Amino acid sequence: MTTPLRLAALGAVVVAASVLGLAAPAQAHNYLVSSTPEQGSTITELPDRFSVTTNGPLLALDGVAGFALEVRDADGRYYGDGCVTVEGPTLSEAAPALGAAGDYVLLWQLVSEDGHTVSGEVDFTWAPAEGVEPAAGAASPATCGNAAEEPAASSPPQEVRGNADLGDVLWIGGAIAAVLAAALVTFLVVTRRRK
Ligand SMILES: [Cu+2]
Repeated sequence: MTTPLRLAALGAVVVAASVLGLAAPAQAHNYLVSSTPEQGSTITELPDRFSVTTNGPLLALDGVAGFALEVRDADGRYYGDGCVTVEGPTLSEAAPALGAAGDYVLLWQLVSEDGHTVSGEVDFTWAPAEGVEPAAGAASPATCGNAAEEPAASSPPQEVRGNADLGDVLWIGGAIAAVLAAALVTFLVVTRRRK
């Protein structure tokens, strides 16, 4: 008599388990083995390139899509042209001129050998010699080939982002409504069969 209910419950468990299984991280992600600058280091002059090197080859099938390096200072300003190179296990960019002395972070994102995207950050301190002219930086990270743009005073990108958030809310609301409707139908079918 309770077979339909049990089947429904079993189905729900199987679906939940497969979703969790897909979401669980695989073991084969590349991990960082070294970087320039090194984590926690203080640099007094710029190296030729900033880079991160992982334990294995990187997966650059489609050019450098999915790969990024961004350099950000403590005030949230970005440095560099966004143009990166992938070579074996190493992701790099020409070292950008940095701003005032202080704490910086090198944000990296790369595609593991297993096709998964991994990201992280390297903290370092910039302590240039006196007389080094600080670069201005930009309010947002540059995309290679396009200089980062300063947001206009009226800041239209904020409004675009607001619309996107509203769209997400509507989409999630719609998904929840669909799940509830499916549950109601299942409940009606099950109770009808039991009578
Ligand atoms: Cu993986």
